[in-house]
Amino acid sequence: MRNSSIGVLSFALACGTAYAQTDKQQLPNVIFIYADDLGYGDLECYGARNVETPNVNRLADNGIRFTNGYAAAATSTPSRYSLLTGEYAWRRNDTGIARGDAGMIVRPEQYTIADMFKSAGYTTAAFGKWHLGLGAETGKQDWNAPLPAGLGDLGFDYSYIMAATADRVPCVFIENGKVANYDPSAPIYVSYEKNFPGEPTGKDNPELLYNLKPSHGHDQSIVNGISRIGYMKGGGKALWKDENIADSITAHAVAYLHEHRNERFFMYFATNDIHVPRFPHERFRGKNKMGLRGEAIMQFDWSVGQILSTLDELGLTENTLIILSSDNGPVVDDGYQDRAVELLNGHTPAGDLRGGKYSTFEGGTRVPVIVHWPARIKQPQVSDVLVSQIDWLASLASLTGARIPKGSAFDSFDRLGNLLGTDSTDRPWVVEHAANNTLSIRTKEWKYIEPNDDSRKIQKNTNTELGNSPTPQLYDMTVPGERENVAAKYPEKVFELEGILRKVKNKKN
Ligand code: NG6
Ligand code: CA
Repeated sequence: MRNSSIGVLSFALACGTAYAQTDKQQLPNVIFIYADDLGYGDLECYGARNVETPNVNRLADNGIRFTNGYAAAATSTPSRYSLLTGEYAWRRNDTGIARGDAGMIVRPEQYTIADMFKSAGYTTAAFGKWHLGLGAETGKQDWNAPLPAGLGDLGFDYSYIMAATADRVPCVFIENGKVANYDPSAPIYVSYEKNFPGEPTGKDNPELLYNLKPSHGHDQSIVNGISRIGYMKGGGKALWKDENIADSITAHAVAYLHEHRNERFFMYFATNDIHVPRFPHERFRGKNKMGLRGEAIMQFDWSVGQILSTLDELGLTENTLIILSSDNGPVVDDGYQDRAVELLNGHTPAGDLRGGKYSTFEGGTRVPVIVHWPARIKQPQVSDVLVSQIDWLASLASLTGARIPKGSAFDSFDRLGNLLGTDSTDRPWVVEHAANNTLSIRTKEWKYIEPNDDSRKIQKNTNTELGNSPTPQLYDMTVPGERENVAAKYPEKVFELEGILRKVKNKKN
């Protein structure tokens, strides 16, 4: 038993190296298009009903669309942490959903995927949702001065980001560590402890919520007629308008492409869509029968289209590697009265998967993954090979020839061949990390969910099936839907998978 799991580990580490060494001259630009809360079933090419996503279709039609692609975790912060560092977020206990005033979670000295690209000669940039903390210490930032720790310490040459999520203060963009459009007449103060005297809140001043009202939580400071999580004061001209968030992020990314057209670049393009509060631009309003959630998907697709048409215009499409994915699975009511539940009209955001955002079930972490690189991927395909975002760092290091410092990114395996469609061998297993820190391990055929003492079957407010159980669960993954727990029937499988998971947990760098 012991030996077989060691075998599995070393196999995974060795796999893919044969694809290394793309000629330096021909190294592609790389863009991650990273959606927020976009479910496995939310795109037209993944079977979505009621919404068209033509720009994403274009990527899928000319690239590889994966049906077994995974985010490392079922919520944003741990998922992004794992993607950017190549280390499982659950190895640390401070990587859960971050507040808007969290200190920087990835340590400045830690190796990131941006460092990897920089060392390979790329210019690097991040746009949009960050949600991994900024500044030296939680709650201690001075938002009116340059932040002492930020993306520049993590290998990004340029950044234009939201500190956390649109439902968390501070509601401003941050450009290279400073509030963008800073308004000296309205200094910014943020607290996750208490309100600032005289400032309205969603709880006390519901009459001021002219854009969206909360359905649960989200009843603290009001910005743009929408109440948020956390308290803030000031901001003035720097405050965002939710209806312009996609435009701002996209415009900055498009400008960056123009400016860096003659350099080799890595762009992390992390959209706010389709996270709550869903409040897309007027031009999408009333355009989808699912209402705001459907319109947010349309807006996401529009952003993808802007990136693609800019690459076309600049003649860069052919040699740009685009990987499109999502940070976690879908949720319908995530805290605002946006009528998303009642307007689904038969649409299933997680496709045929059980659970959603937050879950141990597949809906939590199995997400759309599409790889597009016309110069190298000549044969469009739908692939059922197991792939995980945890491997992007090592796989792309293998592509660029970058050397990963010893001990860094040590959960990331070189699976480049999987991503480029030249190797259809499955990753031997994928680890899934639920919001309550329960881990699962999935092979092509089986999934084991470790027992946990969280007694909730359903997360009440979001109506999510969490997949918790005090006893081990085992599902036959050749049967969709994780319906029948067969742990009692196949104890030796439970034992084997539990052993692999233990070994991964105990791995030392
Ligand atoms: C939850 C929020 C939810 C969302 C989530 C993080 C409430 C009631 N719910 O705590 O709205 O913000 O955190 O989402 O506050 S994530 O995609 O960024 O992980
Ligand atoms: Ca998310």
